[in-house]
Amino acid sequence: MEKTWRWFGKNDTITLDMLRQIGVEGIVTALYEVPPGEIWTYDTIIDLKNHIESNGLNWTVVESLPVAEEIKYGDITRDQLIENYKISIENLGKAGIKTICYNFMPAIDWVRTDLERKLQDGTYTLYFDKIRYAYFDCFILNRDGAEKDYTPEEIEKVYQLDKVISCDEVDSLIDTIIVRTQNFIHRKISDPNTNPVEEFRKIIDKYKGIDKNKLRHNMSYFLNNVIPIAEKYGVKLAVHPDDPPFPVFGLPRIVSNEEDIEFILNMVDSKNNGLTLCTGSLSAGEHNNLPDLARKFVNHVFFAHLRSTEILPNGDFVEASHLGGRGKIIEVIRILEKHDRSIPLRVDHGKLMLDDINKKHNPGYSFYGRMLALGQVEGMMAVVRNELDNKTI
Ligand code: DNO
Repeated sequence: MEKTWRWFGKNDTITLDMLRQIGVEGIVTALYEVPPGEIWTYDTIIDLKNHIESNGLNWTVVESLPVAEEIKYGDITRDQLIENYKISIENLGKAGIKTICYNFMPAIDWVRTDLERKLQDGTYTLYFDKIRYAYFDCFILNRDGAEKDYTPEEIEKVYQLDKVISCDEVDSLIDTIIVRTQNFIHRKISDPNTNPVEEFRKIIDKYKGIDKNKLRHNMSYFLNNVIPIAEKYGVKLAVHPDDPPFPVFGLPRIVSNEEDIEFILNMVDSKNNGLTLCTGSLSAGEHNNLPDLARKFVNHVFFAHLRSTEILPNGDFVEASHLGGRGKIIEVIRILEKHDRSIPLRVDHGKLMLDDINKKHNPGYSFYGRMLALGQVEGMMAVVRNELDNKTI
């Protein structure tokens, strides 16, 4: 498998030179300056591709080519936006970038309540606290009927939290859930003059009446339109699972488990319709067993995100070491390597540590933590390759 790294473009303080030095082979990036829904022009793609190549690396994967919200909730403008998406696929294909990671999560991408949870060893990790998440939903977002989504015990804890939570903590929760986690990916709520909660409510409102079936229908409409172009230009579309893999804020999520993935692969039967196997996102759901999913969908895994999580008894989850947790990364590598040694993989989210602690990195994407994880993943790959090579002797 090809070792890739998520790089945030020419302004990323982690330079391509640093990445070459630590053994990265391919780059995962996007045209971050182009708003969702707009066309990625051939010239802009080539410009970035040449820049990456002149630094001795390849642009292997696009993550993400964002699917506009209007396509997800099925607005009347969706046909035009889908046309734009098709042109972007064509331009990427012509430029030789053949793997596109995208997601179909309505309104909000990944959800965490704490981006700097201190661990005993002095490093920091990402964390999802069920009660703080529920507090945001019931007390900050004030979503109609939100309380119905939680158990009476959870609601009781939410009310307890309300008595003690400080204004700073509330601000930080808002910033974490809907600003910092989202903006570096899609720049959804990036205008500092707006009230982020109001903006987020407006996006959620667009999904009134969109249940799981309707969202699936809209995804099928999208895929049936774009996959033929992907086929024509030899581009593989790899849907990223929901993070976390369950409904949030009353919004449906449709890429959360085995049945969902199978359903999507059946929406369009094509060698170009596939999956980003994100062991981190999927492992945050009790219902998912990563080696089983890898085995079942191996022919459609076009890209792997390697990280792991641990689910706690109270429903919280935390990012685990890449060597442990529910992600079962070594077993997943074993399955993927047995099948095909050429797909790209990247380590996902690393701990915040060492010299990075006071630097401004995108949450989850600091340097040393990911470098450590990459070393661990390389070790696992070496073990697996050794096993496979010995078997063939
Ligand atoms: C978070 C990421 C996701 C992912 C997108 C792909 O760290 O894994 O935001 O990039 O969902 O479309």
